[in-house]
Amino acid sequence: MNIPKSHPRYESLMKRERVIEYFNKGIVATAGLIAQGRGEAFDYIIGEKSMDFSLESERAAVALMKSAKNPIISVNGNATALSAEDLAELSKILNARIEISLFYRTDERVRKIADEFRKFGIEVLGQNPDAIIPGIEHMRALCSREGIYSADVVLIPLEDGDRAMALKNMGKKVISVDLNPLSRTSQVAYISIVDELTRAVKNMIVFANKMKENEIGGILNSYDNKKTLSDVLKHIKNRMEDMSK
Ligand code: PTJ
Repeated sequence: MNIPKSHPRYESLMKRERVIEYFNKGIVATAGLIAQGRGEAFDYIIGEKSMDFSLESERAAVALMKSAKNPIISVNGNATALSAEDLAELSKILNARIEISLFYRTDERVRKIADEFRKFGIEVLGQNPDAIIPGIEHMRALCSREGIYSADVVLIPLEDGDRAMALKNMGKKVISVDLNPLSRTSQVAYISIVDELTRAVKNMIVFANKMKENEIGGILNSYDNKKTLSDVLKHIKNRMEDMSK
């Protein structure tokens, strides 16, 4: 579909088209289309831009990943469709490997997603899982021993709440990217990034390139995730109040 650049919601519509294109390629799951719609609705309510609370959590997430021993970036169909190239760049800057983790796992989708990241010079983990995340019964329990299983920090864009909780129960520090501040994933994460994924990853690349080693401790000490989640809800409430005047 041809969307004119002058359309006030051009960026959002282009992302929607991209998710549809990757659905047609067999990378995004059918439920991924629904997930995209849910994300769009929250983004509309938040204001379709990275807010201060988003930037603060993205900065803290970069600091946490830089300080980690084995940071891993988990990817599913939607994350691949929307941000494969930028996630590949972030992975290289942060020295964090990328692992495929799918809710609706099929060998074909795994192969297609791995091919997509190979275009950007990344050989992803999770193609031949050799470990299980305890406490999950669906396909997302499958993981790689050298990746998610042994990771100390895991970045999980567009994750389901069960696995976020299971990773937390394994003692991992979980960083979520989810536009819904009320989702179980956002609520259980160590750092909850409430921002649209493509914007979040681009911001994280900027922070990762700029951040100096001696800044990491201070950033982590001053970050308060409870405050982030509270700031998101206050922002939504204030925005609704302003718009209803
Ligand atoms: O590729 P698979 O098989 O692993 O399946 C992936 C989906 C996304 C289908 C699966 O993980 C799923 O069902 O996720 P949920 O439970 O729908 O959660 C997705 C969350 O991501 C929702 O809270 C959305 O609001 C949020 N979301 C959707 N698009 C974006 C987003 N958050 C940030 N950026 C987005 N672009």
